[in-house]
Amino acid sequence: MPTQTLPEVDAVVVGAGFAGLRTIHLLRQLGLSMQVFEAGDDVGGTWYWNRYPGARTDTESWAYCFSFDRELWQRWDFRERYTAQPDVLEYLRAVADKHDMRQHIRFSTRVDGAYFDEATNRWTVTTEDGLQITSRWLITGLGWLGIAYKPPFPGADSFEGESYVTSQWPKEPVDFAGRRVAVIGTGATGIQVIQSVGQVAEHLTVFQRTPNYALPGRNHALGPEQQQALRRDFENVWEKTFNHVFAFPMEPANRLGAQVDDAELERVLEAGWEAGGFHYIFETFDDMLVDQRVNDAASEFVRRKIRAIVRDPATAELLCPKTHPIGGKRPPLGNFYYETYNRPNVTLVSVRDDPIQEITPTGLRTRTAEYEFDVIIYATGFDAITGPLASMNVHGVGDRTIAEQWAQDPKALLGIASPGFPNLFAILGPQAPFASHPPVIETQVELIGKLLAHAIEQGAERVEATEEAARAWSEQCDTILNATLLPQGMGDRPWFLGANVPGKKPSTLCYLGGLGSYRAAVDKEADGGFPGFTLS
Ligand code: N01
Repeated sequence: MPTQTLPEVDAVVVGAGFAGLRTIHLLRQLGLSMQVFEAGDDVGGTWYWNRYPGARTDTESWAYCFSFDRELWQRWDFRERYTAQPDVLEYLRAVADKHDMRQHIRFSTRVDGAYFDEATNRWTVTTEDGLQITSRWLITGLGWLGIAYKPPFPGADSFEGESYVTSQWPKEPVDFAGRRVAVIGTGATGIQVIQSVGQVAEHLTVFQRTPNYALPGRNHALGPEQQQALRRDFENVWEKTFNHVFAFPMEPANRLGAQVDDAELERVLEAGWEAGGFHYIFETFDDMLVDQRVNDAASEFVRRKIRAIVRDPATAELLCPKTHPIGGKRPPLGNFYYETYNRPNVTLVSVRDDPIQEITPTGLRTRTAEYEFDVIIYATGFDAITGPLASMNVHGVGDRTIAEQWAQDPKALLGIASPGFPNLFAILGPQAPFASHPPVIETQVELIGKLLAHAIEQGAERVEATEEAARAWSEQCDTILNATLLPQGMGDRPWFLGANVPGKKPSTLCYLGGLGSYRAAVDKEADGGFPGFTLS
């Protein structure tokens, strides 16, 4: 039962990370009233919760921010090539404060239900602490990675040491000095944690099920001259970013590996490896993710680097990915990741053929061995993409929940709108572009803005994606995925295909056509008067 009913607003927004803040700006421009709910006690979203040691972006800092506020961008202190988590939070706080956004946000308030009323075409949203509010529009900015996946190991509660889930990290620093630490998981998160904790723990044991192609990030501080040059380059940076396949501030390689010989492949891959970060994939060969020979060469190149860096040959071999192509799982960025295994206090344990059986009061047990720890860190991923909204108890037409619908058929037109859920726009819903999130978010919020303006102009009270248009978008996502080599990674459980959570139906949960093509599809939809939506 609600304990308090808030006055009706035009739009309820859930989340105050990049998506929620950008939406506040949009709704202000449209002159719409709003109520924003945020579970955390500050802005930041993903960057509020993921405060584990070593957390930082792996997109260049000057494109991991908003383009809409040019003034803030041009005076912002981009300290490093990749922004550390506290600095991303600082940026988002600055955006919220500069634009006086906090007045719209109720912090420490978790939404626990949303119900569409077909008679009034309005949503009623409820919160865990007993608030209720009605609105015409419901816009969610929950991100792709808001629901942690923690494997249900028997005995997890019996552990007498400290245990942490990376995406629920405490605000107080955790001291690892003099302690025996376990990290479970070697995705992008695990790799960042391992590099940091390995430097301070008495001993770190890494439990790896699937090795990844960790690319060297080559992070560095940005000097005043680099910052000045950047500030003069606003248009160019964002032009490149919004047109780049993965929304990175890079040019396409304009080179096909299929057209060069093995020696040239090697030369260009070496240059990409030296440039660091995703330059290895996106500034080397434009066909790396679609051409088997090029991908094989790029994968083998990384394996050779691992064998050259890691001194113990057995450990190096365990770190070499051999069961999926590069790109078949999302490659993480490391800064001295492989070098970490040369430290005497760091041990790698493969649990691929010897899985973790249970957590014990003193540590954990695999099928063949038992280990003792003071601290266990779970870097075991997320119920990604569909998980956050499916967990919010959203009831659409006919009282069908979005969790039920997406368990069977996780499709959303242009990655924002699912048939059966009118007036609900999910920023970063399923089948949104798989690309660096802030530019995708800005694109999707602009799309929602055009759609809302169109609906208001038409006097429409109900806006719903048609089944046909959502189906066609979903099929396009399938077609693009199947034109790449990425499905070869399915056996290694990529989260972006919904394959990492036991019991979840794997499917094409993202659009891989690139941000530039996505923006063209958005423009076509808007310029055509939104034919994929029914307005009434
Ligand atoms: O999650 P993951 P993540 N026993 O799903 C392992 C973004 N991100 O949080 O691969 C043993 O990739 C699992 O093993 P396997 C980025 O988009 C961005 O690391 O399934 N291990 C895997 O190793 C990224 O891709 C940034 O065999 C188990 C790990 O847990 C996304 O978040 C930083 C297990 C989960 O890896 C997700 O990355 C961090 C089990 N029972 C994250 N169950 C930046 O921008 C799971 N695992 C820098």
